[in-house]
Amino acid sequence: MTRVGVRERILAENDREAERLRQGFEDSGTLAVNLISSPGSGKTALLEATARLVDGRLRLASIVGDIATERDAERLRAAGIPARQILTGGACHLDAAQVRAALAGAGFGSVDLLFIENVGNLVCPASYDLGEDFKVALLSVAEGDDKPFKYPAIFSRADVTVITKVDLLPHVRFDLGAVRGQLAALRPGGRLLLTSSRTGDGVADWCRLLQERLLAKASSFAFVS
Ligand SMILES: Nc1nc2c(ncn2[C@@H]2O[C@H](COP(=O)(O)OP(=O)(O)OP(=O)(O)O)[C@@H](O)[C@H]2O)c(=O)[nH]1
Ligand SMILES: [Mg+2]
Repeated sequence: MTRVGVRERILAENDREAERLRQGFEDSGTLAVNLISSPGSGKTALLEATARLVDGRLRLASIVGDIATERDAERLRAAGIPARQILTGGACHLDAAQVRAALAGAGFGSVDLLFIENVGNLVCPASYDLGEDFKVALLSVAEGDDKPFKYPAIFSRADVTVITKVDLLPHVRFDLGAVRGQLAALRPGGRLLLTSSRTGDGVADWCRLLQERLLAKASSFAFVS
């Protein structure tokens, strides 16, 4: 089999596994959110800030992928979010089978909102469906305002883009208008949020978006059952 053939087969298998996960999330009414960004953009920090704002009013849980260390799972647990770490041992993304196995071993019980923090990488995670309700792409202001057009796959597939670390805007060159223009071309109608996990700016907007999506999912769940 050619290299392209092998990759297509792997992605097709992943898609089947992802559909099973999606069905499971549908049955349980769990909203699953796949967070994707380059390393250090602030995925874990945003989840920590989310936990502070949610303050126990929702059943949160998280699956977190890294190449090595349990550090992020430890941070999330310390923030009050039950967390299961997946160590990929080198792979630059999570796949659906890893998420299924992690969920089976985690013992989370009933979950309203499951965060899947992907391995820090803007390229590989874009191709792997994890059965999520939607993908979120995070881009910190320190990374540069040219990234959506340079990494179009993820920014065109993410329903939501979060510009993180906006507290650093006075110190870096980052043209928000340029980013808006790229996102409008790549993902017309996509949502753009601005956050700082340090100051808390925008975290309530992010939580309102999660709440909207949760309510939409809960009502469609009620409608079909
Ligand atoms: N100034 C500032 N720093 C932030 C903010 N969010 C995160 N950081 C810092 O950025 C660094 C990386 O944050 P993480 O939350 O670990 O980023 P991550 O995307 O989870 O990183 P990986 O899991 O390694 O891909 C840490 O030193 C954070 O304290 C923010 O809003 N403002
Ligand atoms: Mg992290």
